[in-house]
Amino acid sequence: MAEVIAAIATGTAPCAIGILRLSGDGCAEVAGRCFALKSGQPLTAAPNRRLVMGTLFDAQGRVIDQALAVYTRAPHTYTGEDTVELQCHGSPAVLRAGLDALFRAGARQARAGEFTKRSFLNGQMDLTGAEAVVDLIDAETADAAANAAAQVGGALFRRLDPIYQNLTDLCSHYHAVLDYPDEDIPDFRLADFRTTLERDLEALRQLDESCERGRILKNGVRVALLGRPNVGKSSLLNALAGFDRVIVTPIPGTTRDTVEERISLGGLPVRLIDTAGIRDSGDMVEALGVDRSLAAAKQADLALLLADAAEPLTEEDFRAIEAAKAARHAAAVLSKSDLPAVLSPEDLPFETVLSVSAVTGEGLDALSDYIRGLFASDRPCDGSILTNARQQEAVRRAMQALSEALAAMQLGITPDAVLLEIEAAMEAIGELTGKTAREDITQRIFARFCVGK
Ligand SMILES: Nc1nc2c(ncn2[C@@H]2O[C@H](COP(=O)(O)OP(=O)(O)OP(=O)(O)O)[C@@H](O)[C@H]2O)c(=O)[nH]1
Ligand SMILES: [Mg+2]
Repeated sequence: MAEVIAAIATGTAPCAIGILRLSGDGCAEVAGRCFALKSGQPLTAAPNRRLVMGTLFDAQGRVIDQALAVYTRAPHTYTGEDTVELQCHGSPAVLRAGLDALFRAGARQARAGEFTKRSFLNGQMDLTGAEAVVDLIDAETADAAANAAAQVGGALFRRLDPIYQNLTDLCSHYHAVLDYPDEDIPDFRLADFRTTLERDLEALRQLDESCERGRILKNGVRVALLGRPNVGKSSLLNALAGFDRVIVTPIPGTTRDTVEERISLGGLPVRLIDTAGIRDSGDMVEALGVDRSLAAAKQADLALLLADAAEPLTEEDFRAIEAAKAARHAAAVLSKSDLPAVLSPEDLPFETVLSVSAVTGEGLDALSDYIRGLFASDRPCDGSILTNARQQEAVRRAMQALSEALAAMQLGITPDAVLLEIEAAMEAIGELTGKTAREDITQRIFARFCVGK
């Protein structure tokens, strides 16, 4: 018997419609204790999947709201259980009162991710699909949403499950070799398996390679703006963000801390990080800010070193240049291109040197194209992109095991050595799809969800 759980499924801000959601055995009976249908029918008799109108009321019989309800019978529901959804007016007070009424009627508060966890446990979706629900809710770009939506629909499962099935076949073959050593089990089948194993390994390698794209889809590219004070870092952040996000003044040392703003460059999510100008400062606050600038450079996917095109390079510029080189990618930007130039691209020790003016906007498109060229990908967002560290770790473990199995096969090592590796790979893939995932792992996954999902 699945306990009846209830939660507010929509956000906490006032809006047009708010939804209360229930799932579990007898949820229509529970909801029916505080929802009276206009037709006079009990909610338990409401037609399947049809909206019915009625009144939501509290334990004292006071009206909370006029609402719509939909009762969907198991098993064709999100959770695989009977579910009821009440569509109320989206006032937080109404929803809170409605939820309280449902608790008094016998439901209990759903825990974070409990609806989706039930869906997974009832076999409605695999673990990769369930995990993608969070990605879909959190998606900030159309690409991220498309990848997550495809995974909710089982795209990742459909890539992983055939591998799992191949390995199951292989295992049974090797078991036969082990258990019936006297039987003549044909060698040519081993050769067949080698080919499928190599193909499986390649499929896993592609998934592993997709992780970098997944990280960008989910977290954005980290682009740090570095340079000595007053070169125009904050002005460039404001120009790219399209509004006055950070303070700009002619006083060197204006920015004292790192400031982050998320922007989209033609669909590519970017975390733009403005930093304190790099210089030696006796001021404790500014010195701490410079430490943060150096740390931001190290963590950046791309460091943009800004140099004021209208002034000669100084010692401080060279310190900033050195800091920028710590990032994964680095490029130079000659700023203030609207002023008469003193510097030229050759003065800066970078392969790429761009030129921009935050005042006129000149060069901003080229800068955006450069960043997109480095990180945007043509890879389709069809659910084949891994987006979390847990998935990548499991894929890598499966790859490692398959490589060892192939090596053992090639060397003609005893079947049990091959079998051991194949089983390790199956275990890793099973953890991904949820076939063999341990309870503590699933617990951790669903704890990341919001209540009501
Ligand atoms: N003409 C011109 N002036 C600019 C441009 N970008 C910035 N400035 C000016 O340069 C001065 C410093 O700009 P900021 O953006 O505050 O420079 P910063 O690098 O953030 O400086 P700190 O925060 O002190 O490290 C301000 O007076 C800006 O108006 C530009 O493209 N053209
Ligand atoms: Mg600044």
